[in-house]
Amino acid sequence: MARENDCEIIWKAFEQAYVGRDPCDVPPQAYDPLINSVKQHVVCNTMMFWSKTKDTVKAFADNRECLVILEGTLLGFVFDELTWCSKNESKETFTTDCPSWSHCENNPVRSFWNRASVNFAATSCGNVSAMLNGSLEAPFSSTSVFGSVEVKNLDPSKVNSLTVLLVTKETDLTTCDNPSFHALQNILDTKIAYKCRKVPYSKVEGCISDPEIPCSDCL
Ligand code: AVW
Repeated sequence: MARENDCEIIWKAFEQAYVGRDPCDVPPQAYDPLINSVKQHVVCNTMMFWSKTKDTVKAFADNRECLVILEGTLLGFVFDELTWCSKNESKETFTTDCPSWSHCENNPVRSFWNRASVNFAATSCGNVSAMLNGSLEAPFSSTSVFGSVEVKNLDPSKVNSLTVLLVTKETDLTTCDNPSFHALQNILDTKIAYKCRKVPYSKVEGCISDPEIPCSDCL
């Protein structure tokens, strides 16, 4: 039986995106061959996006099949927390002294996450959710990857609804009426239903410490 994903092919596709290129001149499209080299089985109704809640979401999605985050897919898992770049006419990969996220737009790491996020959003289906941070004055940011890339790439012919799960601590004042969510609804395709719900942080914490608790009892 042919192997579903071939690591040699995936690795070559990864390297061709940035090796030998100026580290500020790697656009998201450079990763097209990498994205196309991976076959990922998608399960509708499980995709979860996030913004400013990375540690919580990662701990929560760990060991829970009912939830799939980008960092739990093959490419997201492999490249999570990594830094890489090359140089013009170099054959090497460096893991230090690479451009930071905002130093220049088309850096290898930022372009990878933008491209992978387009793909994750575009392949999503059914009812999807986004875990946002209720401890912030404005939990939704239109310049975040979630706000600038993922929301815009949800396919209205496949995605029925987007539910914001606002993770809130007892002393937090932010609610689903927060003005930043108007911006989110303005970007979201009108064919996709928008919902928002507060989720107590204590509940999420309890579910993180016990992966046996079913998703339906956590969110
Ligand atoms: P985030 P996103 N400067 O918590 O919505 C430095 O804001 O963007 O969530 N690093 C940055 C910056 C920045 N301006 N923006 C993003 N990052 C890096 C993929 C940084 O490593 C998943 F599917 C930070 O920890 C989520 O739904 C991380 O990106 C969505 O994108 C998250 O920033 C989360 O991206």
